[in-house]
Amino acid sequence: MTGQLDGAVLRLVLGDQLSDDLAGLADLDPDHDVVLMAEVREEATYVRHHKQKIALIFAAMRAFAVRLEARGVCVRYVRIDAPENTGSIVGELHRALDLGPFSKVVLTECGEWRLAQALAAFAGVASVPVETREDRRFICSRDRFRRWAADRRELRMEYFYREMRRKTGLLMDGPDPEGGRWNYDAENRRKLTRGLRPPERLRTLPSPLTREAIADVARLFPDHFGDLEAFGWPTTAEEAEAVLADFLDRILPAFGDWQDAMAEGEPWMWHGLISTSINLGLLDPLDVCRRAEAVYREGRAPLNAVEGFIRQILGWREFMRGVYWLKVPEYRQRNALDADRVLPWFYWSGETDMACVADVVATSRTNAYAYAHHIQRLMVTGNLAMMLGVHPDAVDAWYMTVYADAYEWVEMPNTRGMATFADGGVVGSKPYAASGAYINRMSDYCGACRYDVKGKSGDGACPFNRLYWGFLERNRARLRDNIRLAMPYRTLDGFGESQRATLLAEAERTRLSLGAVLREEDAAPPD
Ligand code: FAD
Ligand code: DLZ
Ligand code: SF4
Repeated sequence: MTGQLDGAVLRLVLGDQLSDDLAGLADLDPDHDVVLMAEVREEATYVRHHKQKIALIFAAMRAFAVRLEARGVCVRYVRIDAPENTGSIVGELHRALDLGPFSKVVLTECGEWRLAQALAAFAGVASVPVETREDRRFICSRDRFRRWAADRRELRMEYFYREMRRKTGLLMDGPDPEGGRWNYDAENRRKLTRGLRPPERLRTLPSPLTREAIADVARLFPDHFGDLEAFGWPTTAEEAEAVLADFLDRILPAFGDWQDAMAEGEPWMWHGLISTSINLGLLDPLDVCRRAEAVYREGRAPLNAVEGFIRQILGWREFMRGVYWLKVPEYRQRNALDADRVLPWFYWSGETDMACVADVVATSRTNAYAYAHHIQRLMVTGNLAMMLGVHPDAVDAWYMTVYADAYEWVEMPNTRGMATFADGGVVGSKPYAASGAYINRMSDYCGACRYDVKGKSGDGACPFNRLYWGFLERNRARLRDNIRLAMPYRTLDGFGESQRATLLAEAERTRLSLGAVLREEDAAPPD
């Protein structure tokens, strides 16, 4: 073995780097090089990921190793239960280097700052040179985003997105946006028509390899969150392609109309169900956008649907990744609204009378799938966590735990930025705080809820309403000068001082009654 490895390159492929054209595999010599893939406890437990997320990653890694081996590549694959497994990526890199005289290690930029730090430290002490390559699977490199951000006072997705449209030529008509407008969001806010239900969706039947990974996770991570029974995520490029093709063919045409709509017991609506696959590398984001554009050009889907869908990937996904790498590690500490409460238990158990929250968190269906669509994450659980004043660390831990597509580089700018304004306005120009009226407008939740969505105060009134004005009052000093909040603050000012104090007290009672008490560590230390 040692002789065979003389001068060979050791190439690391992480669990979310499962792409045939990964930069780190570009000049792979199948007769000589070794690809290292390792299932490790450190990655599987740095948060208590949903069981489906771990099973998805292990199953997809195993399938990718088989795929490489079929090309004649030598893969050193370390299973999670291998007795000599060191438990960390860096430990496995060192152990692989001990196998023989490699000439160098090739890494591809990793997604999360935490692991990037560990890999940089490894590079500093490794016995051979370590080359780290740019992750070209993103449409905008970290450097390009940094240059775009450099001379701007504010970072706004909309302007970044326009630049990405020009760069890629997606939905362009010469120098102009297709149809004359960059953004068709205003047409994408319909509430689900009564009687209309979303179409059945293609779920992926677990292969024997996936079933084995599911069994391993059930055995080795019994105390992690979530169920494995309804696992239906694609684990190979072919399975992911089938889900994408079905979406483009049957679902995309109505994506725009119902993009922001929610309905009880309907987790999928008209969404793509592709985030797990793009984040793992089973689908290429630019290719997905080009394919969606082709559907429009062929006249099979309207512009509002296709532009809305492409904006999520070319705009939001790339923007969030750019912001993350521009701002970490400091971004991980942001808490601009000084949120100081614990996350109420019902975020885990789903035991709440709030029909909207119960559906998003824990109706057996959504929880069973480790999925919620965007507007549920943003306007139900995110909006509530912000108005309750839940500490951003607890919010992040929850989002990282419950969703199969969660990675810090995309989760954190969405939670600290878009959903809770903990970043103080890097991602969004104002907090997305909303009362029950918004949820009532966009869903069918309120009809069956114990709370009255029209009620303003008292135990029977919708908690979102009871929290809304108090949230603004509590954050008056921080938010009053935000131009986009001028109107609600004018209304609040019109209430007069004593009514404002009442609203603040009502919100505080609501926070406590929902279990958003002060964090223990913030409580005054005993004398
Ligand atoms: P679709 O609605 O069909 O959208 C298509 C694709 O666009 C998605 O697959 C995704 O790749 C991309 N996209 C859409 N919205 C966003 C966004 N805001 N940021 C980045 N990409 C986006 N997405 C993750 O991939 N991982 C996360 O951990 C994650 N955490 C989130 C937390 C909060 C608080 C919020 C508000 C959003 C979060 N999102 C996250 C974004 C979004 O909710 C999911 O990408 C989407 O719900 C995935 O389902 P889909 O593939 O059906 O998406
Ligand atoms: C998320 C995850 C999990 C659960 N397990 C592994 C693993 O065992 N081995 C691995 O290489 N990657 C895993 N991952 C993905 C990594 O956490 C991910 O590559 C980093 O967080 C960077 O995005
Ligand atoms: Fe949610 Fe309030 Fe509507 Fe109940 S009344 S479903 S709590 S928005």
